[in-house]
Amino acid sequence: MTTFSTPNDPAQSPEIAPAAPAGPGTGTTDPFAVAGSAAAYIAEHTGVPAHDLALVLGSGWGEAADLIGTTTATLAAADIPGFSAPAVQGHVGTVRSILTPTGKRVLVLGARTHFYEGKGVRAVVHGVRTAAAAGAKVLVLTNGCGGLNENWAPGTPVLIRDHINLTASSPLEGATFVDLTDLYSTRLRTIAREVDPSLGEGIYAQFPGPHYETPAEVQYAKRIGADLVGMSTALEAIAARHAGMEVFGISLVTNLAAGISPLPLSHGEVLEAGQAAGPRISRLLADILARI
Ligand code: 8IG
Repeated sequence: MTTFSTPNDPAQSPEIAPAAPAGPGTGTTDPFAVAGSAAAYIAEHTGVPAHDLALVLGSGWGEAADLIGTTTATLAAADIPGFSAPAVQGHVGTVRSILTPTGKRVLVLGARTHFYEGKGVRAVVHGVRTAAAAGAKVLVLTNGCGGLNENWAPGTPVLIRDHINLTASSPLEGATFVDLTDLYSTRLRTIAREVDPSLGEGIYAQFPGPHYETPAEVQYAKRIGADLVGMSTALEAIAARHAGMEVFGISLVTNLAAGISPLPLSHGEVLEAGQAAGPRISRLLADILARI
């Protein structure tokens, strides 16, 4: 396994970084080179030289890959350069290659590294950079999140229209000025609404976590324009755009955010809402992917 040293530390930027120790198994710590090694490993071990699309499965979306097509290869994420074992119950540590009925190759990342794991932002976006290096032109990001809109009951899928990155961090290092206008593809959101016209849209705020927000922080998020609060996705979307991918994001509201509902939050509730919504969102995602 490759370890990533502190990202976003100016000392890590390529121009001024001191000679970094070589990462085990990869011979480098350059994040794009590690992603290239991971993509080469995936190509070799799946027998698929290039994937068309990538899908990241978040809380509650675990079964969503099953309806997309035929799984042709399953790899343990921990065996792929730069990946590590998942830290959260309900997150599957596998990378799968799926062949869709229309002949598309989908790389399914069941393992996500969260910002709160403290492994650094490079580790958080490694899967996305690997997907790009594996050829994926479209990235589908899914997550479980808290909802700020009382009309979105737990189990409601919501399209991400835009995000607010509250991690005070970026996956990009150095003078890398990337335009994030229309980060969450209008084209892909339109396709999703053709599949299910009842889908709502919202602004996703990524908090660092791992604690949930206080009710006051939820009110703050609401005032700055957020509809959804979570602990993933925004940093990955930024890395994906930097890598030239078209991004589609969809959240499963698994709980009302703190203070929106009178009930306290629990990870058990999150898993339950995901399980209950499973069949509907699996079908939805498969139908959307079939049209991309
Ligand atoms: I699932 O209410 C899930 N993830 N930050 N807040 C934050 N992340 C979450 C929440 C939530 N629910």
